[in-house]
Amino acid sequence: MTKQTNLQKDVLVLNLEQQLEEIAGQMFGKTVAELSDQETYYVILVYVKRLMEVSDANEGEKKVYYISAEFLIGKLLSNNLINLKIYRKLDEFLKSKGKDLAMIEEVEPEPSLGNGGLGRLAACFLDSITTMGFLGDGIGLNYHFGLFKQVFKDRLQNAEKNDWIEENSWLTKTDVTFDVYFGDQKVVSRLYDIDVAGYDSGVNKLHLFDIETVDESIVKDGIDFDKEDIEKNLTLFLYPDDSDEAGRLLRIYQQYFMVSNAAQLILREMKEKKYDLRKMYEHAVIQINDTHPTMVIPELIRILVEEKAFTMDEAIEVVRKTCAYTNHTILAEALEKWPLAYLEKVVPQLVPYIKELDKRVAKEYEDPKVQIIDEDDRVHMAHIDIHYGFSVNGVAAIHTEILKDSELNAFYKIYPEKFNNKTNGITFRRWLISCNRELTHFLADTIGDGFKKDADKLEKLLDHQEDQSVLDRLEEIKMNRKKDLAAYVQKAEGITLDPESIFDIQIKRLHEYKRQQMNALYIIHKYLEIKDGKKPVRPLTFIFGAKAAPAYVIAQDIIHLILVLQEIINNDPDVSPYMKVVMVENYNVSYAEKLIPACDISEQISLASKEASGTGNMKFMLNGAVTLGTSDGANVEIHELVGDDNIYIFGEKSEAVIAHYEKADYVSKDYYEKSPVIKEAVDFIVGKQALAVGHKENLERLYKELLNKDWFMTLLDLEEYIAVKDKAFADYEDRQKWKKMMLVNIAKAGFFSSDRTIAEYNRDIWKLK
Ligand code: B1H
Repeated sequence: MTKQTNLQKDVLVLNLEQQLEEIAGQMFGKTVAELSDQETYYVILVYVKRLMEVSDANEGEKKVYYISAEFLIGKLLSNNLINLKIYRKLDEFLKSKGKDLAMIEEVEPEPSLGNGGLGRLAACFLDSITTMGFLGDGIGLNYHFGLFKQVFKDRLQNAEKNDWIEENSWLTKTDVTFDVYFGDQKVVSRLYDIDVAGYDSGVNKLHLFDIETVDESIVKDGIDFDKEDIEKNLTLFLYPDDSDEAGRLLRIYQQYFMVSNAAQLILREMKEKKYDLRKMYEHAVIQINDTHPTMVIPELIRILVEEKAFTMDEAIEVVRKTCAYTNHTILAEALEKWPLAYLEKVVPQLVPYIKELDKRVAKEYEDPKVQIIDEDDRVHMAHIDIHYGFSVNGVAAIHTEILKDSELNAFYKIYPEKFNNKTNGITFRRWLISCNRELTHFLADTIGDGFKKDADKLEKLLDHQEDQSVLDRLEEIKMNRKKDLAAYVQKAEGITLDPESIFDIQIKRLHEYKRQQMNALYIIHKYLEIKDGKKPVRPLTFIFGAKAAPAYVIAQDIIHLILVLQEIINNDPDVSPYMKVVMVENYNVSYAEKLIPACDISEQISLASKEASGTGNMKFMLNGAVTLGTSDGANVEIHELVGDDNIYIFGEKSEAVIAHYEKADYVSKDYYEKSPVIKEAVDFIVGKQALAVGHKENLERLYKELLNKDWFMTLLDLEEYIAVKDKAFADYEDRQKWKKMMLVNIAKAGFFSSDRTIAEYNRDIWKLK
């Protein structure tokens, strides 16, 4: 059977040209040469789906189910071609027909089924799980609209709906459906699958559940819609605005819908394979990605008790041995605590089980910090995971230490054996091979292509530190990516960038803890310096990309400030030859794939202790950018790997920051008043020039926030940030030194391959063969 399907695949690859011509004929009545780029994309899509259909599925006696509310998969065409090892062959065929694969990749819509790092991590993990030959599927929701499309109007962010599902898409409709009950209300789900092809390996599946009654027409202007009508809106949007009660309830509906389907799917697979449910944990491990899928625990217990004749003790025991939890943040607002009343309204059938789980904890432990239901009748989802799962992991070394020492210390004291670290990783198939083909080819020519399967082999590059031709090529490739980006930005944003300037890039969700506002204050400072006649040796280009949650007011204000600076600076003839600012519109995975390879300086400037890991930092490093960052998240591990000479680290350490919070002794106004440089930059926000371009309301609100609250301590590190950033810009002029820094960063990036991360998950948590 296995041999036969492989043969089938080989034949399809061998007959690629004939296959494509055939599909083109059937779909459009044209030859490939006659197709538009759009049509060509659909033809290739059909062909690649066929190829994956006949590819060997990964096999094993035990399977990991990675349940996640987000899978930020991005465009899939290029990655699938690479993983199926047909990129080059297809590229050559298309060239012979006068077509450019890069242009065809552009027409693919991006599925933005995630907010940021957490969702992108889930997508990288599926790639690595599959590539490494493990049996493992993702389970999530088939949102019809992904994360909103960002449009700038009047220097403010507007949110528009972001559809991605076309008649021909990577989704395959299956005949799997389940009944899902919200109390007495029954809805029927439908499973859609996306095949996940590993690199030079088999396939797994991403299972996305949907309901057929969804009604896209209920979306009014922007992203507003009737939040009450579950049958019509359940899978309409990724994380609808939860600033009101209806939004929060909808989120619980989505979460329960996801886990009820997951539980039914898993139990169905157990049954199909005739596995003994009492030993479910020998065949299934469920990785709970943050707390969003937590209800899978009480739901499985409920089903085992009510339908499979387990006692409560037995059900709890089996489920505990099956479920593992990943924590991605210590930010209080992201740690889910649902009012019991909400759960009673949405999933009354789960409430007795949650109460039982709570009762058992209360009986054993007095500490109020570890209770599941608190005094205000709120259910702490993470506490369910920790008590009733067998593993708790953080996502970078420092993050896991903070969980153990402070955030979850009360739990760590009870269950030290459950805690473990799994430093995040990224798939090099997307973040090197696909997004930087020239660098990939150059690396393969220089050190052999072993790094494609074993990322640690990148270290071989260290042997070439004194090899001038290698250093020069790295510089040249970087310049080529900067030119590509400049051309794209010209088209997309109408802004002209100088590839000879230094590209300093901060791209990530907009959040005060990530401190885009600190970067903006640096830019103001630089602007004022240039106005004063102090010109930089080389022009500077500051690039931002960020979406702000629609309900997050200060984050919108920060975007506004950056867009105001963009306007003022780029149009000031005294200054624009020396610096430019651009905030790209609708930053997403596809944009990241263009920005990251073109970056010289990677901005990773979160307030220490707040960024659990970060994964953009790894992508930049891999593409030869040098990090300018705080000792936070995975920056700490990057620092250890590349050494002091190949990174720019600044700012207060996490212990000091945590101490500021504990003592409540950070007063931003003190920093403002002590430092003329800080004062001048902050005052600019509400100065004449800014107000002439921007909105008083937004700018004043931000100004006041910085002076009177500044919860994420922007001003704490500003002076040091300015000094270290200036040093980095100066060092850039020592081209020889800089090229070596680039080389060391690339060479040391192997550790951040998600293949390594997945190997560790498997070694310590999943234990698949
Ligand atoms: C991360 C989230 C997150 N941590 C709640 N937490 C969300 C929490 O919509 N929600 O409700 C959405 C996302 N995302 C990120 O995870 C961390 O901030 C990064 O530091 C980390 O690299 C990433 C992956 O572990």
